[in-house]
Amino acid sequence: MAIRTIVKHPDPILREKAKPVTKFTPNLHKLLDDMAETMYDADGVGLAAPQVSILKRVIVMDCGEGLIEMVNPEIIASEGEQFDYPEGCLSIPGLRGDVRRYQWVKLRAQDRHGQPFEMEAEELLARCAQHEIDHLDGILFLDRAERVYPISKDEEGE
Ligand code: GNR
Ligand code: NI
Repeated sequence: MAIRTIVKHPDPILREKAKPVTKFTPNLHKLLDDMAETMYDADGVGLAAPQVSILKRVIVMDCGEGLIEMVNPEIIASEGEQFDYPEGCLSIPGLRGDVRRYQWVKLRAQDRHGQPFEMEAEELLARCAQHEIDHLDGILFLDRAERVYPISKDEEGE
């Protein structure tokens, strides 16, 4: 496994639309392994492939309940509203934003072998999934935030 470089805003790659994965090869498995290692190394709760310069529809997340890998993820149902949560992004260091997100989402994706599965998510995991899927479409929290502000002194170095 290897830690990959996380690209930073305003790198134009973050604005491109990622392509669906069609081949479930060792190359994809290596990407997923590297993305997990990169996410944990950076203390993030999620990471999308475009953040490591790969324009494929691949995300990883861990909001405290273990690693979740999703290939070609889609939101197939959503409910409720959640807002004013300080959202951050590993590609936008130093800034936070208040973003309105769905409180609950149902996701459909494929695993690393191409096997389809569905999953429900709420709270932080729902927020994270929406944030990561946005990355696959070239959307950043800056585009959706009602308010963007610098990270507070207390949080720095945490
Ligand atoms: O680490 C991250 N924390 C986070 C907090 C609130 C909402 C979304 C996130 S995702 C972010 C990691 C990241 O940039 N993923 O793309
Ligand atoms: Ni992000």
